[in-house]
Amino acid sequence: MNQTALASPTQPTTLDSLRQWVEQVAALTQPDAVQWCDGSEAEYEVLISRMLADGTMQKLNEATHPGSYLHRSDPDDVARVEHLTFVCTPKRDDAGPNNHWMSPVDGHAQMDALFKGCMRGRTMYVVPYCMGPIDSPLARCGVEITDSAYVVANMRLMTRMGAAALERIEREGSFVKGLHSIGELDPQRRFIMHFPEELSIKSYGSGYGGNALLGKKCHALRIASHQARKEGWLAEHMLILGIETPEGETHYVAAAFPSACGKTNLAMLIPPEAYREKGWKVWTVGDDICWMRPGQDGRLYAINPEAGFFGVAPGTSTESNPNAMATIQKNTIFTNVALTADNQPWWEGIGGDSHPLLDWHGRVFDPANGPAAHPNSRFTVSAKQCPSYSPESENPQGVPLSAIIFGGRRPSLVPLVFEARDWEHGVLIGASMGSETTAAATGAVGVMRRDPMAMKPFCGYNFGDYFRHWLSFADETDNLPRVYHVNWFRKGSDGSFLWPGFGDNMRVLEWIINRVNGDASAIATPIGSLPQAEDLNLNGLALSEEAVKTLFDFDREGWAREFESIGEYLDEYGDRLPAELRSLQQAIAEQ
Ligand code: GTP
Ligand code: SPV
Ligand code: MN
Repeated sequence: MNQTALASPTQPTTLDSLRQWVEQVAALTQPDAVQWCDGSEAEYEVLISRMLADGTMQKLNEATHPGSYLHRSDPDDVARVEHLTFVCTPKRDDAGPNNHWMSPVDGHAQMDALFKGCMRGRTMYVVPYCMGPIDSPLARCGVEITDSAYVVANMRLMTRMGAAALERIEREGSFVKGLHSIGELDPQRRFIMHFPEELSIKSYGSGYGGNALLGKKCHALRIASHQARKEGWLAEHMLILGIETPEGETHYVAAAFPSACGKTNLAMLIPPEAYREKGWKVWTVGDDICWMRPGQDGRLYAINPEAGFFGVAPGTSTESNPNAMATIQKNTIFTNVALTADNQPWWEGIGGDSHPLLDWHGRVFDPANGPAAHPNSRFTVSAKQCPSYSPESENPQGVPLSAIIFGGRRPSLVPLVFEARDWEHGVLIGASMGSETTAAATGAVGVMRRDPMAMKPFCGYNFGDYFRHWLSFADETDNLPRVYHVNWFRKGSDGSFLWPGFGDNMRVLEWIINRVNGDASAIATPIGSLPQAEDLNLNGLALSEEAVKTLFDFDREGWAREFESIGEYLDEYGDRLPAELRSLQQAIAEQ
């Protein structure tokens, strides 16, 4: 393989600060070669052939999955590691109780010791990328330096990566610096550190998803949330979708659900047949991250900073998410899925009648070893392949939001949907979110925890300040989106889900759009406006009596206990918590 043939000429960039940083990193990490990535198809092909040669990737069945590959990560490197993720600010309080903290001096010292000489024998890739449409004023750029070809290939699918991004970086002169090495993939030598005030990230010892694709959670959420606070915008863990009504109007909605709680599925929703016949259609703008800021008209305008999907594989089927299945039919990287006898990717819940031959470790599948695909196995694919991908995703101005939805996995208490009274109440609902943990991060699964705005693992600063920043938008405009809370995961007495979910979530979206337009009913309760079963279109659903009763019920005693627990949680933020949020919480608790 001729590596220099792909590298840019001797003068790879006109930006001195970038060139100097790359030189410094190379001096520290000692790679055998440095490759500046241009994002071209030819470059991608060379990367893939390198990975096929060294076993990082395996080709899948070309007839059924053209241009697609399987990557098996180290079995100890299959999810984000929240306990090893740090926000390094000079003052501990600025990171807040919601983050692990280290001083920037200690953080750099610890990381630089790990990076020293770590790229010997490896190629160091320099990956310029743009988060958001390349010509968008809301977009922001970064450069990731990595020694993982897998990371480069994923970054090419997930971001606008390469020459165009480098041009913008050279024009603007500033960029987020991300330094990454897979190191030895040793969980004992693994850290993901953020230096928000320096706009920089250092990540060592993991090749997985949010730990390693630095444009995603590290830049677009932790660093960007810090930038957004200073600059008057919001960087959120939200999907963005457009709902086209039979009248031909499209309403855009953003929704924050914690990891593995349904963002990709809602973003790609296909309405039930009766809706499609009337002309309803859902457009996908983004499935994980949303950057938004008030426009001239006072509405919030949102862009998806990403260009691809890093989606959860298990549970994805032509039944549950046909758009995702169509999207991943070609040019897709699968990570930690199982394989069928004819070399097709396989996971639990894929449907059809195929069976796994090899599990995600590459062993002959034996149910005694657990699931065939890792529960956090993923697909990486360009958003352009999604049949419902909205042309508005490329709009540099973003799309105006009509509603913001919060939600989580709540097996009990929380009804299917309710509406906030106003923005401030909406911020309280977001701040009070709770959800059961999932396989997206290492650690126990199914444990209830507070996950405000689905940002617990991703907010780059103190949640107290973050809630204040959210509240501040009401000072600027009264044209903000309405705020809702949903729960697709309420369980019945037999432990099964009471709500069918997936495509039928359209029924809840319809109620929300009708509320925004002022023509849907609800009753007032202390937690907000709650529809009754007759306020939603439930035609054609065989809901049990228990479901109809439970999904639309306000349980006064249960909520009294919940509010006590919310109050205790908010108190953890002490003086940093906006007093008005705590008094609103108390006022509701007393109702
Ligand atoms: P991240 O990529 O980790 O941020 O996850 P996500 O929020 O995009 O979650 P995703 O849509 O991938 O869904 C995660 C899991 O929840 C999958 O196993 C889905 O099958 C399941 N799920 C999604 N939507 C629903 C729903 O409406 N009802 C039920 N019961 N399960 C759902
Ligand atoms: C999440 O965990 O919320 C994800 C996957 O979207 S990761 O990129 O690993 O963060
Ligand atoms: Mn996510």
